[in-house]
Amino acid sequence: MRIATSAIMFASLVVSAPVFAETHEVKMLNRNETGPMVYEPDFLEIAPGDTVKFLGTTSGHNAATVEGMAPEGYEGFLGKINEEIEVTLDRQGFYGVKCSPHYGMGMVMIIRVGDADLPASFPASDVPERAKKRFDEILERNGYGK
Ligand SMILES: [Cu+2]
Repeated sequence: MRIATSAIMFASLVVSAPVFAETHEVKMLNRNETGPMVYEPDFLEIAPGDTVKFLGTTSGHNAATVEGMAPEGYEGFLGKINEEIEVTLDRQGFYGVKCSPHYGMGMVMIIRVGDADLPASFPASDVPERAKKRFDEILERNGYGK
């Protein structure tokens, strides 16, 4: 009887897996070995319910969703300059993230949540040239090249 009770308790722990949701940290940097104006890492694969925290490792940056590059119905996020925001992402899909002042310089990153396929409209057609180039490069490097 005691064994049966433990088995049930163990099963309920497994079902409540979101308790183990993780927080992933992303540095916002003026430069790293790959070039200027970068998120590090610039690609994350996380589970639904995980949190991403953007660290103001060097000043002058923020993190915001790119319009048209988030799952349908997701309202997006917009951090202020130097603000260390934490965003919890529940919806499966691909999220494009940009630094507002350095978007034109290609300061972007991608977050894949859950077991999502790359949307055909990714990256969006209206992103600045250098941002598009970096989005393409990130996708290519992580096995999502077209
Ligand atoms: Cu920036």
